[in-house]
Amino acid sequence: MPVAKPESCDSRVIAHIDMDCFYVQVEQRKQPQLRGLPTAVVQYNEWKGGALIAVSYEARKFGVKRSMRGEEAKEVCPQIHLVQVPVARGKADLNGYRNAGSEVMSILARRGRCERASIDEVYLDLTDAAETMLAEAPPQHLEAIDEEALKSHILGLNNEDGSDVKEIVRNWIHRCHADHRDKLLACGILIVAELRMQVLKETEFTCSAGIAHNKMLAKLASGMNKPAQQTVVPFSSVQGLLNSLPIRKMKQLGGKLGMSLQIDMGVNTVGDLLQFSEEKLQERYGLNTGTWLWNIARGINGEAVEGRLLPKSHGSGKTFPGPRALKTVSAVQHWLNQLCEELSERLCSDLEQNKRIAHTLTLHARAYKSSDSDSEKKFPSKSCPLRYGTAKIQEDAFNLFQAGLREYIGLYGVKSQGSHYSRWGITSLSVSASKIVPIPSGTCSIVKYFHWQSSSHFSSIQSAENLRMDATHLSPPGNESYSEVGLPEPKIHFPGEDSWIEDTTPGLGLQEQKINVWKDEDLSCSPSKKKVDGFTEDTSPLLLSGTQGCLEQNQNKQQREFSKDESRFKSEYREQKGTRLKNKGTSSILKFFKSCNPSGTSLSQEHDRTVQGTDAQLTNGAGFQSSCHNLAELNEVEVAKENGTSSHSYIRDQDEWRREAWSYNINEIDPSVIDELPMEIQDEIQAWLRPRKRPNNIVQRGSTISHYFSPTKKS
Ligand code: DCP
Repeated sequence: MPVAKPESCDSRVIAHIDMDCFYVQVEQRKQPQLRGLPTAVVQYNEWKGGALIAVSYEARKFGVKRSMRGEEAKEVCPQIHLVQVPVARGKADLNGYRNAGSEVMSILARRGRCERASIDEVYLDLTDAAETMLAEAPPQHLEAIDEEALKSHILGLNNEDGSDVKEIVRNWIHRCHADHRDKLLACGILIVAELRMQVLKETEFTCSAGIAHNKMLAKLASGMNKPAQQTVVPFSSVQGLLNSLPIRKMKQLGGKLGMSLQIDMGVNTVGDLLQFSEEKLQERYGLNTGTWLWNIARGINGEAVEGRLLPKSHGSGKTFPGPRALKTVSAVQHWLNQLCEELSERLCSDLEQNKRIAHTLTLHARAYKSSDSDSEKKFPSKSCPLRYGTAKIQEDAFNLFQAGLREYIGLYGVKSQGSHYSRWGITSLSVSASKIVPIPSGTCSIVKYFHWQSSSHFSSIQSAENLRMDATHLSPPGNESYSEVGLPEPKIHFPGEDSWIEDTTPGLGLQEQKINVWKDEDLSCSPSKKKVDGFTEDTSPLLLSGTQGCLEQNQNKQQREFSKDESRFKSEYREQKGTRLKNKGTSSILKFFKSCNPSGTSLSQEHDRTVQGTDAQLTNGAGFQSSCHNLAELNEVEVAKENGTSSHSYIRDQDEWRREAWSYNINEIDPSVIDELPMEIQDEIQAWLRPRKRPNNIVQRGSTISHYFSPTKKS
């Protein structure tokens, strides 16, 4: 549930920067000959040419959409270049994209507090920079204004009479009688334009930006004019923007809450919320959410830009849809080993570069059981304290999996009637490392840390008990991700592991991704401050005071273990370091400018196609929940819809929303990747994943997600 944050004054300058067709740009930088050409990045799986995950703007003009597979994209745009995501350990390797995102972020962070919101999105608080500019070099006195700034879109400024848009923008920036807020935004326009040019110069990537007085409005604005453009929301235009904004487009309203607002309250646009008093909204949705809703209807959002450049957690996941579901424990162990190896590599890298350690290991899985009335039961997520070293992470993750499986299939349900075994399949697996905190400086070397890790406290003999105890401590109430670990003791044998379940979902392609997860966690807290869980209490004294205490116990035994661990760690670490990707842009900027004209002149056509596509995709997306079609079927539906008669005029008055929706089969969504994706995609996916309370009502009333992208449909 959204929580109302303290209201802030409206004189902040917040920018939301969003990279344009990000993965495509990263691939085009690697292969400059692809610049300016219709290009798409496809997933690792090659079924039907692989699922498209990023589409260049040139390809979008031909009607290529992210929901398509390669083959379909080739049909609508035969000259399209399909680039496969890099692959490592049999799965997509997103490190290159993450690193590219970090390059951009480090440039943006030069001018203000910077929060990395997803793999390609950043919030910037430019208030101080704008105030300084206003005091030292106010825009109204500037003679020359950068071209990029003059290309800004200022919401509410009208140029219908054909007047020179740049001149209008110049006048707006130059106004000396503007109120303080607009003057600050004028500074924001100049700063962001400069930053975007700097990003282009140093990384060769274009990005789009929204500039407003708060995060919510900046985020809304950044997607309005893409690619390579910036949009400003002056205070006076806020209400106009919100009045016609479909409620489900608002961050955090893509799921159940948005659905309830539509169905129960008849709220279709954010502006519709204005008719309700704060008390009424609180009565219906609780104090916090009620106030939050009341605020967003008025464009009020006090959320601060957190100074966070590093991920809050790391994760690695893979999905195994349809016939690829894992049906044996050994198959699961094989993949868990791959995922843990990757996770370990990223943890080592974080440790090396940022001197941070993660404290919690979590395993998530999705599974199904055949011939079982309880087949909807969720596979429980399990957590335990994280021990560094690939082998340890693999061992712990496997234990967590066994604990989860045991709970999932039921302790005595392994063998059901007679010789028939309960059959199961794992359709998605992921491991993540969270509770990442900095190592207090000067108090703990990496070697000491690993020395401690090899102490008897975490010996494998005791690990089961420790995992159980610590996971209990670590479990915040009501958070299923940290559910208690009931480890199998002794290990259970899974007689069903050789059984094979017929493919009930034929033809599904494999989707896979791995992630940096960005979650709400306070990175500023050091281990010594975190006394809430037993695990951290144990670690703090060691981290703070070196190797005293526990290390003195069982010294001989530990010393032997330590030597082994240390050398294993060092060699793993050397190996991982050696293979780490280093991306450096080398192509000439001039060349880039020549080949790619980001002015967006022919975007309106493309917009129409995108909007139409969005509707179709979202309809499909909404259908996943109950019907679980495969992608082929869904694509057919989509094509049929596109050839159909529905006309679309979705909020053209508010300029283009060219965000494409994700069309996924529910089994193909890897839970570990969701948090790293842009918020609107997260919202959509979460909405599909959550069980709907009243699916019948929704269908009857025409209130599927697509409905809100197609105002012409009758409700
Ligand atoms: N991505 C992904 N899986 C998804 C959605 C996105 O792997 N379901 C990746 C590919 C994108 C990147 O994340 O390049 C950023 O996603 P965006 O939604 O920001 O889309 P793009 O940057 O590709 O395009 P746009 O210019 O529309 O923002």
